[in-house]
This record gives sequence, C-alpha cells and structure tokens, in this order.
Amino acid sequence: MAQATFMAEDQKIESFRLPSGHTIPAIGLGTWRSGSQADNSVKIAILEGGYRHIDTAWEYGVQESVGHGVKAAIHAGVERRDLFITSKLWCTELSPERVRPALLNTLQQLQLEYLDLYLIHWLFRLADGASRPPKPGDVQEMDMEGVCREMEGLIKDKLVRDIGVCNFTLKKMNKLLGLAETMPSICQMEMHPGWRNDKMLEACKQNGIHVTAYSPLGSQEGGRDLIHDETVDRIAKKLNKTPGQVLVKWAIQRGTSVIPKSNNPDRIKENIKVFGWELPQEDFQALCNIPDQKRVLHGEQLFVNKNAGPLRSVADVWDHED
Ligand code: NDP
Ligand code: 1BO
Repeated sequence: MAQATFMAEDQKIESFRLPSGHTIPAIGLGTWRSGSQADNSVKIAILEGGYRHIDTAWEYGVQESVGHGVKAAIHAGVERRDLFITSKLWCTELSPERVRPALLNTLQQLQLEYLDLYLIHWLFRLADGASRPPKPGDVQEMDMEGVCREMEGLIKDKLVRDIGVCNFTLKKMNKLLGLAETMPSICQMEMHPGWRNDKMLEACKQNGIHVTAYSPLGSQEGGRDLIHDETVDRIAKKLNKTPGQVLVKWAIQRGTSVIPKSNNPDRIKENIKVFGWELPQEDFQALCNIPDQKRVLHGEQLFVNKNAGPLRSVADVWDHED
C-alpha cells in the first residue's frame, strides 16, 4: 500500500516510504530511448502532468537533456526538494575508484547537486568499450564490497539520498546484504503482468527493500505488447480507463513504484491519472493470471558470450532462478 500522499497540480500523487525514511513518488517518468526529446518530455511531465519523479541513467545518453527539462521545471517554480531524481551507475564504472567520479559526472550532466537515488544498473562489471555481445574478457571480476563502500560514502557525503540496485536475483541479493553496511533502499526490476517476478517482489518485501517496476507497459521495440493484450484491454474498457493506466495501476496496487516511459505529451499525462480509483480485486487477479510469463530485458546482448563466458547463457545472468 502506498503510505503517503501529496498534492501535485490538481491531483493527489501517492508515495511509498523507503527504509531510509524518505519517500518515493509512486509514479515516475522513464527516459530510456527518449533521445533528445527527453528535455521536453521531462518538462511536460513535471509542469503539466504533475510528475515529481524522473528515472534516468548514464547509459541512456540523455542525462543532459533530462537535466535541461528538470532545470526548466525548477525555473518555473517547482522546488528541487519536491522532486525525486534517480540515475544509475553503469557496468564499466563498477570498480571502487570509479564510483564517485561516475556520480559526479552524472550530477554535472543533470546540473544537480545531489540525486535522490543512485542505483547499480546491473551487478556485472564490463570492460571499457565492451562489445555487444561481449568478447572474451569484456565481463570482468568485480569488487562488490569496495563498490558498496563507495556507494555508501556517497550518502554520507550527501551526494545521494538513497542507494539501491537493479536486476537482482536471490543469490545476488544475499551476497549484497552480507556486505552492505547501509541497506539498499530500492531494487528496480522488470515487472509487468507478463513478467510478475513474484519471487523477487516477495524477497524484497521480506528484507524491507522497496521495489520499482521497470518496463511496466512491456517495454519498447522488441518488447511485449501488453497495451493490446486482451485481458488488459477488456479491463480498461470495463473501467473506462486506458490500457496504460490499467498497467500502471496494477503495479502500484502490487506495492511497487512504477516508471512508464513516454515521449508523447498526451500519454505522459494519461499514465499518471491513476489515483483516486482502484482496480477491483477480480481484475487485479485477472492481470496476475496472464500466462506466458517471460522477461523482456534478459541481458543476453550485454553479458552473454556462449563460448568464452563467464556468462554462457541468459540462465547464467539470472543465476538459474527463473
Ligand atoms: P515501458 O514499459 O515504459 O513502455 C514504453 C513504451 O510504451 C514506449 O514505446 C511508449 O511510446 C509506449 N507508451 C507509453 N505510454 C503509453 C500509453 N499510455 N499507451 C500506449 N503506449 C504507451 O518501457 P521501458 O522499457 O522504457 O521502461 C520504462 C523505464 O524503466 C525506462 O524508460 C527506464 O527509465 C526504466 N528501465 C530500467 C531498466 C533497468 O535496468 N534498471 C531497464 C529498462 C527500463 P511513446 O514514448 O511513443 O509514448
Ligand atoms: C541497457 C540499458 C537497459 C535499460 O535500463
């Protein structure tokens, strides 16, 4: 259940409380593949849609554009302290001496003094210039303890307010929790009715880690078209909502924050109109029962080298837990 609410524009935006005591707005704008339109999308999201949460990453190549959008919103009177800005540490920077310079570079690109949340994008270290798929030697050993200490240092120095990870497995979670001095507040993972990933949602809940659901609409090119799924469509028509709103609401009713991406002004504003109504239990359950559970973002291109390893299959990436 969302635990707090605040007013933005003309509607209430729910928030979730994090283990740190901070809050995260239940819905944020995703910016992967937003390109140069990220600036305008962010501005519209904040100033016209009432969004207060933006998700980006160094790897998306849009941080400068996102920064311009955020700056425009602040110029228009939105307080920085009312915004929740997330970015992510890319795989090439997963060695202790690279963590802080990478964050400082991200802050500079975003024109911000601090991030609300800094996530480890994937728990695999890549060599500079790694190819896709990786060539032998591109996926490297990593000093997870050293990286943890550096991430924790960023909180102590008030450069970030919360830290977390993406793309977890139980094995990776147990390893990280054994090393962490400051608990990760958030785990960001692919979650939608086509890939519920109940096991990881439950494990995060058990450990007090908040989950943010990424690719909530089934992602983009090469993804799963949940917008036209017959169950989603039937429920949307019944409730007089759009398929996008049904998918976003399903995520929030599951207790996750959610970060749909759109560069379309109408869809940006549509996707956040998910407060003040509920999915009836039978419809929530019908969405939970959508068959053919499958990841879209499996990481094969990024990390798998079938012959040389160390990750020889998608199953290796996910620790054979799927
Ligand atoms: P989404 O599931 O958010 O889907 C985005 C796609 O849906 C776009 O093609 C968008 O097109 C379209 N769309 C948006 N709203 C609607 C609507 N109401 N009706 C119909 N179509 C719609 O995909 P993403 O994979 O981008 O995931 C969201 C965000 O999650 C990312 O942008 C990124 O910030 C984050 N993420 C994080 C990852 C990680 O490893 N931590 C991995 C993947 C994503 P259009 O723009 O034209 O509206
Ligand atoms: C390669 C980046 C995946 C989206 O976060």
